[in-house]
Amino acid sequence: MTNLISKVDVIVTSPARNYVLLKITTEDGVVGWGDATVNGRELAVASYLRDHLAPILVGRDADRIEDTWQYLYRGVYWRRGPINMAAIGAIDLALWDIKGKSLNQPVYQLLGGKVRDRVLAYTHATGWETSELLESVDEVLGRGLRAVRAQSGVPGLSTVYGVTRGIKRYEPAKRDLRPLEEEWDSSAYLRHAPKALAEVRAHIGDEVELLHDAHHRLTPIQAARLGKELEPLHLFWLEDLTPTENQEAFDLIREHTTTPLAVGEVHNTIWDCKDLIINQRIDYVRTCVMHAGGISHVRKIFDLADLYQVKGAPHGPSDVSPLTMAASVQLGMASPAFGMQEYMGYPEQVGTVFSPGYRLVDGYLTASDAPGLGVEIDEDAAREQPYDQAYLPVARTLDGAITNW
Ligand code: CS2
Ligand code: MG
Repeated sequence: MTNLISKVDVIVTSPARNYVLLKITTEDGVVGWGDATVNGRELAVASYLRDHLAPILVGRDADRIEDTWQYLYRGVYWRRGPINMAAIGAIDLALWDIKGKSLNQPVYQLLGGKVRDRVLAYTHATGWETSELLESVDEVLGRGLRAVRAQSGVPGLSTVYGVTRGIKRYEPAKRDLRPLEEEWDSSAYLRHAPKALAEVRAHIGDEVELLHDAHHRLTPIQAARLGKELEPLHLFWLEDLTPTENQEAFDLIREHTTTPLAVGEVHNTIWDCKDLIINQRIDYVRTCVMHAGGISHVRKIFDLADLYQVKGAPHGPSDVSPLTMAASVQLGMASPAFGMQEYMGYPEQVGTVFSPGYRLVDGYLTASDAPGLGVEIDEDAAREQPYDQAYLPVARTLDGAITNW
């Protein structure tokens, strides 16, 4: 019995922000959808899928998900990399979607069935002034969430990651022909962030989980200082304190603080996080289900993490589509190591293309029980809203040198 792939389509759509959609159709008419969005580099991954992978997928057996993964991963020879792995991730998602639809089961059943009833989620609160941040936190908690990530402005700076002055909804990529240039000063940030977060903790009390993202900006010793200063606030985690490439930095941070550490949204294979996990340098691995080769690969990462009591907590910003979010929640239902799901939420217009199926109730996400990933796509609406150039910002320190955004 085979289920041959007959057609592979790539659609770059922009319902308020850009997404790369992959549609795989089999000879017996089953359609699977995948997401291959790499924020700010959408056309590169679309071309890779359309020009290099689609032609070699046609005629393959859609049922052989792991074999296709191995074929594409080993077959590229160059291995790893964000574009390659997002493309493989999109194909993997679409094939799991097809398998679920062919067998009339939600994907979590095919992964071994539920190990939990629902997946804990957090979302973002953002405000330039602390008073605005507290309002935003209240709004998040008012929606029933039990965990909130707080990001505030920094006095003396005009721009900061995660916050837009005067605008409630933050979106990292800006529509423009060139990246916006932001400014950054770690000293100013380190002076202000602990005070703002302490106000948030005092405002919400002890029971709400509080998180914060430093977005790769600090040196190891600055990171250690921040972790230590925030210890009394009992954060759920402190995210991306330092760039993940320097993995030994986490040993230094760990020597100084018991604040839990999360990292990994830019990882794209198990090789990027293996040493962090087995050396217990981190507490949460944030690898995104699509960016790291799909469900097939990320479940291996989380199974490795499980051996070391590290939890999986996938990246879930608005720049990965509701298809990736659905795949993440399906995996979360079936993965013992799953600890938390980022759920940033989406601009309303995204709903013109995606009907996601998963539900956010009382601060927890539950997977759709529909066959496959459970996401309905309005293909016409996607085609009617074409790609619109947008980039993530770049950042410079006050002396004008480029730093990590
Ligand atoms: C972030 C992201 O969600 C997060 O934790 O760090 O917003 C990140 O900046 C974007 O996904 C980049 O595209
Ligand atoms: Mg982050």
